[in-house]
Amino acid sequence: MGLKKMDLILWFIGFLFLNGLVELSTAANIHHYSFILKETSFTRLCTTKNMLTVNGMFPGPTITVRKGDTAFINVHNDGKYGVTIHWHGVKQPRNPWSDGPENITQCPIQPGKNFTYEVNFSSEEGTLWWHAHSDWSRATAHGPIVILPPVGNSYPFQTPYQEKTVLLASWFNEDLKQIYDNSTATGAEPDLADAYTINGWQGVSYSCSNETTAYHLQVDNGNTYLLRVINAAMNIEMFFGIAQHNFTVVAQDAAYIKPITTNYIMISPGQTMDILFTANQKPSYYFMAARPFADTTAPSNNNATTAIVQYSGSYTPPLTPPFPDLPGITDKQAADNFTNQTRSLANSEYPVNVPTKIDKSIFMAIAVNQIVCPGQSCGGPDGNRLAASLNNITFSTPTLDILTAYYWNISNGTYTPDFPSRPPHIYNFTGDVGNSTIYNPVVGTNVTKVKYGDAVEIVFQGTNVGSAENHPMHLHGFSFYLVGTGSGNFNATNSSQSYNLVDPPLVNTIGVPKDGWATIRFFANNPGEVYMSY
Ligand SMILES: [Cu+2]
Repeated sequence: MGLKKMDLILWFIGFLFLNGLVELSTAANIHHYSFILKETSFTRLCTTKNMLTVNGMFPGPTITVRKGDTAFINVHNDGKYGVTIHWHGVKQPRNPWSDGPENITQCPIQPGKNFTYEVNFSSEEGTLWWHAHSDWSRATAHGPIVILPPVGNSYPFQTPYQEKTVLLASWFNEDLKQIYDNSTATGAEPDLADAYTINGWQGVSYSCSNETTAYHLQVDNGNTYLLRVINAAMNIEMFFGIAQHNFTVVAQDAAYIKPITTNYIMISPGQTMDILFTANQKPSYYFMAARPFADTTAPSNNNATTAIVQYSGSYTPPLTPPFPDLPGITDKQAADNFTNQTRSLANSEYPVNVPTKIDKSIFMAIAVNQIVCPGQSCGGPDGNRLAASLNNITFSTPTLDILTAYYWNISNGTYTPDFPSRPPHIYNFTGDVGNSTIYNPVVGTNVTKVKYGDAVEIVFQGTNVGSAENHPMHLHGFSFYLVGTGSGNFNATNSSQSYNLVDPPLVNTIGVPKDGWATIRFFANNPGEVYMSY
C-alpha cells in the first residue's frame, strides 16, 4: 500500500424524500467538545518537529458517547492551513453537512476560524475514530471515538474489567505537508513512514528507542480487558498480536461480530476492532506489536512497532520480552484466513438487514494508473505521474464543495452525474494487463445518483494495473455488508454463489484482496452525499 492514493471518489446523491422520513426519538444525551487545531512540537526517533495536533495531543482526545447520543464539537483552527475533521464510520443520517471531507461536504476551516460539527450517532456501537480530512493532516490529527451501549444495555459479551484504546499510527520525521506537496508536485510515491506507533509511541525497535519510548499497558493478572484497536496508519494494513496471549475479537467498525478467538488480527487502514484480552499468563512483560501486511512490490517500511503489556506484581522483567508470533509481511493466506472468519452477530437483538433483491448494481475496477507528463519528467514510474482510478476515472477535487453545489443545484463546473456503472474497458483485470498499465485515466469529478431506499450492490474488482495490491475501500455515511470476496476476476454467474447473505459483517472499510474482488451491499437510506475513497 505504498503507492500514492490520489483520492478517488464515488458519490451517491440520494434523492431527498424528507416527507417520508421519521425522526428517531431517543433518550439521547448531548455532549460538547472543544478541539483546538494547532502546531505542536513532538520528538520521536531523535527528531523534533512541529506537527498539526488537536489540543496538543498525539493521538488526539477521545470522544466518548452512548449509542444514539449527539456530540457538538467546536473545532477552532489555530494552525497554518485550512483543515476539516471527519467522523470516520459515523453514519450521520440526514446530516451530511457535518461529515467533514474537505471540498466534498464543506470548505476547509481557515486559520483563525472555527466550525461546530453536530455529530449524530445512530446505530453505531463500539469503536470508531475521527481524523483531519485535508491532505495528509490525518497522520497526526486523529483520535478514538468510543460508543458505549445505551443506558440500561450491556455488551453482548462479558463485561470487561477495564477498557483501553490501542491506536496504531505512522510517524514521519519529515514535515507531512512537505511530503504531500512534493508527491503531488512530482507524481511520485510519497516518502515512507519512519516508524509506526502505538498510542503515539514507537516502541523499542527503532533508532533512538527503548522502553521509555513504548506505550505500557498495565494489567492485573486474571482480569479481562477490552482493547479498542484502531488502524490510523497512513495506508498500511497491519498484523497485530500480543505475545503468548490469545484474544477474542468481538466487534469491527462499531458493529458486533460473532467472537473470533485468535492470536493475531489483520486490520486495514481506517478499520477498528474491539478485542477481549485476558491477562492469564505468568506476570511479566510481553510485547504487543503491529507490523505491515504488505503483499505487494510497492515499497513500505516493514519494521514493527511495539508496546509493553506489563503485569502488576513484583518480578524481574525479562531483558527482552517475548514478541508475538505475527504472520510474515507478505502472508496473504494469513490475512485472508482472519478476514474470512468475520460474521455479523446476527441475533434477535442485533439483527442484520442484507439486501437480497438489488436495484442498482455497480462494477468498479480499481487501478493505479499513470498519466504521461508531456514535455516534462514526473517522479512516478517511467517519468509518468501516478494516478489511482475507479472505472478509469481519477478524482479531481473541486473548488466548490460538492454538497453545496448539489444543494443549490449548481453542479455545472463542479461535478458531472455520470460515474459509469461499468469500467470503460474490459480486460483481464488480474492477468497480464498489457498496455493498460499506462492507460491514461480520465480526470474528473463524477457522481453516481442512487434513489433513496434502493438496494445497492458494488463489486470492487482489483487489477494488476500498476502494482497488484490489497486496496482498502471506505464509504462515508454508511456501513455496508461485505457479502463476498474472491480471487481473480469476478464472474457474474459463479462468484455470487459464494455470497454470505445470512450473517455477513457490517463494516465501513474493507480491503479488496490483491488480485481479487469484493462485493458489498447496502440500502441507500442516507440522503445527501456519500464519499467513497481509497
Ligand atoms: Cu470515513
